[in-house]
Amino acid sequence: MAMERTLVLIKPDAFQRSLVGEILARFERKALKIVGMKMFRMSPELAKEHYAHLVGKPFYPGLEAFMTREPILALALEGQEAVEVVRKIVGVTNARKAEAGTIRGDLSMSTGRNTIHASDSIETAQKEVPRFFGENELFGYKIVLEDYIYAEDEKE
Ligand code: IDP
Ligand code: MG
Repeated sequence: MAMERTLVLIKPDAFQRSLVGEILARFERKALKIVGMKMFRMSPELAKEHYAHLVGKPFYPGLEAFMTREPILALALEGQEAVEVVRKIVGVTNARKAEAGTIRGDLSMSTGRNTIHASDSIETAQKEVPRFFGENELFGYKIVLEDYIYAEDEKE
């Protein structure tokens, strides 16, 4: 168990469908700590870096156009085992196959319009958080209810 940070991107389809608050609320209710939050438009260069594993795929031009055309919201979330926890809350890539109760499973019918991105491993998260947030855009502050979120043996 370790304190981790992970990257979430709330995609343009969530903005169009007024789901930004709903998605944020799910992470807040889980007691993940928001340590970074930023609305911006992704550049095509940043999209190519972020989706480097997909640049050769036939759907990539559509993915890049979709992700760069309109603003998105980036979140850096912190918690014990946050990377795995957030992927579980998000659900699998194809939202039609995603479990009910997950963000994609509850809120989307699509793979290409699946409302959200989340880092897929600790190694990925360690690259993705600094890809989207400068040091001065990440905030280490104390949650006063921490004793009610984690037991003593879960804090570090
Ligand atoms: P992930 O978002 O669940 O980590 P990745 O395989 O990393 O899934 O793909 C990144 C994003 O690219 C997906 O969230 C989805 O929006 C899009 N994508 C992935 N595979 C397809 C596909 O087969 N068709 C259309 N879009 C896809
Ligand atoms: Mg991915």
